[in-house]
Amino acid sequence: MVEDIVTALAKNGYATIPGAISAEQVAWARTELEAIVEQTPVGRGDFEGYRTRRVYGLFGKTRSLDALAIHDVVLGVLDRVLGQYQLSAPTGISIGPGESAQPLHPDDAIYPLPRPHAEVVVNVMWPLQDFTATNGATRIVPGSHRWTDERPGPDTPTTTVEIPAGTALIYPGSVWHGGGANNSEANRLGVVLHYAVGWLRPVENHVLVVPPAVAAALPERLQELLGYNIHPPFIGYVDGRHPRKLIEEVDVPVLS
Ligand SMILES: O=C(O)CCC(=O)C(=O)O
Repeated sequence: MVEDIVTALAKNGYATIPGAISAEQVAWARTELEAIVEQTPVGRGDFEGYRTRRVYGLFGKTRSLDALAIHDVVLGVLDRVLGQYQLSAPTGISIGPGESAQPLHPDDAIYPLPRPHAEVVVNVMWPLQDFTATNGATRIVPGSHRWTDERPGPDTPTTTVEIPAGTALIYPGSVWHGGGANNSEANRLGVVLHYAVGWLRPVENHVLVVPPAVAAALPERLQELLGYNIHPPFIGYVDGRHPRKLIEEVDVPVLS
């Protein structure tokens, strides 16, 4: 499966993992995210959307996404495409009714790298409800991961990736894409987990969102993905030491 996804990413610029998580995992994440979204303001511009609520600091707010972040097929693909990596910009996205389509963009444009370049970012969109053309399913410009200076215009063909909740959509940071317009009566809720190579600065500063005392209770692979790791030989050290040491030094209360 991993090889098929890697091949599809290189060919088309996106791939899906059908039935990647169970209905119970979807329901847990959806319940948690819906409660958080209620406390979240709408976006601040065309990119975030004026009827869209984006949840940042996700791993400081819910444990329901931990298993998604370290999903074995996803990490198998990331091992092949990125090599060594960390979480970059995990974001819950609730596109509200009446929202217009998000401007198409490649996520790795945030880094000042001339195109084309080896992939430095991979994104995984986890729909927490069925994504349809009506409610704002993610739109992809197939093949645009190979573009250099091209930009999409009004006639550029896009693929609207209609997938059920629990199926994951994977796309590289180089592909042009965006959230769709929501012409339904309900919110479109999904979580996008961005990963970036370990030598780049992640978009969000996870170790401030998930301090060592919180990270201590998480799976080790997730700790690493949240920044408690180095990129060899020593990018990311803390006071000259591996950041894992900060977790090892946390005083874990002993239950009597
Ligand atoms: O909401 C979506 O379907 C895509 C969101 C997106 O591309 C982004 O916010 O960077």
